[in-house]
Amino acid sequence: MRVFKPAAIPPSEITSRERYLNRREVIAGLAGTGLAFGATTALAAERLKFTKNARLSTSEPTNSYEDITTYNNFYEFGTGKAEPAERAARFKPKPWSVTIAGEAEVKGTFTLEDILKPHALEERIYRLRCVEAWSMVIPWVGFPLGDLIRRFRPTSRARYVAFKSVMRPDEMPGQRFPVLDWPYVEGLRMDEAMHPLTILAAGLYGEVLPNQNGAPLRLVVPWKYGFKGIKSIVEIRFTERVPPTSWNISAPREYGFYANVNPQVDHPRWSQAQERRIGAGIFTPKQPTLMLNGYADQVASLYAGLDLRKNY
Ligand SMILES: Nc1nc2c(c(=O)[nH]1)N[C@H]1C(S)=C(S)[C@@H](COP(=O)(O)O)O[C@H]1N2
Ligand SMILES: [Mo]
Repeated sequence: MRVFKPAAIPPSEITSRERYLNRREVIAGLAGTGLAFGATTALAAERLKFTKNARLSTSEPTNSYEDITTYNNFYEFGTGKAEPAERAARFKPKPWSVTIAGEAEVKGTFTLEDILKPHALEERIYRLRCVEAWSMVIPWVGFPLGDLIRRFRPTSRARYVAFKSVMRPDEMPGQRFPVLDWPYVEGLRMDEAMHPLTILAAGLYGEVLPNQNGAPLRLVVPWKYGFKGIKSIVEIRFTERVPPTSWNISAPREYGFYANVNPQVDHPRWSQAQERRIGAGIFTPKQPTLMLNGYADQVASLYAGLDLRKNY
């Protein structure tokens, strides 16, 4: 059983990752080439340069590297929580390019390097609350999406930002099945996209994103349910109209465009009042879910006058 030690472990990402890798190497030695390959690629992960943003980080203990990288939703690799880690090794996040399109003065297709170059990376430790009522604390490495948006000068008609994930059924076995309407798409209102808490992440625990966490570039919006955090982004489009979003297309009664974390508005099939912190151990009680995932002071004003029961 995994034991969560809130006070005992200082938030030392390197220690956590080394402990995980040592265990992986032992497992690999026992199990043979398949896992040995996994351990080798993990060891080869590239370290990023970044500063720590303590002001915008939670002081809660971070989840382990193992929890964050082996318990995932990434339906392109299967619907099981272990499947992304097991099946994403063959995915190629390099080379990568991102197309900027729609209502903007600057548009085109840019290499990942060109997208990242002007931005200083920061580590931000954010809570991630999944719509399925579990949560984690993740040390992302990224930069404000708003800084990227400004570079491309959206026109006055741009009211929303639409995101698209990569479509690669050869590398993503889940895309061979119509579980969702592929490719995965998401969207934000322009003011949500420009909010300083909204980031594009290129890494976690100080290293480039593992494939299963959305390599090489993914969205993180900490006050919204996890499914808004679209992974492996290939297109960012500025639009006049509300863009379609994958989970809303799939089950509109259950998943709205906003998807703000709200303990007072239940999912039609379960309560959103509490959450299970991954890694906390089976004897740890569920914890209350916080309004806007604990970021209400910073973002509640974005929704003044909006009926959050209708706009779920
Ligand atoms: N393209 C794509 N992005 C996705 C998903 C997905 O299935 N496909 N799952 C979402 C869901 S439901 C969650 S909770 C988060 C999980 O992010 P993590 O694996 O980094 O914890 O990714 C989101 N982004
Ligand atoms: Mo999720």
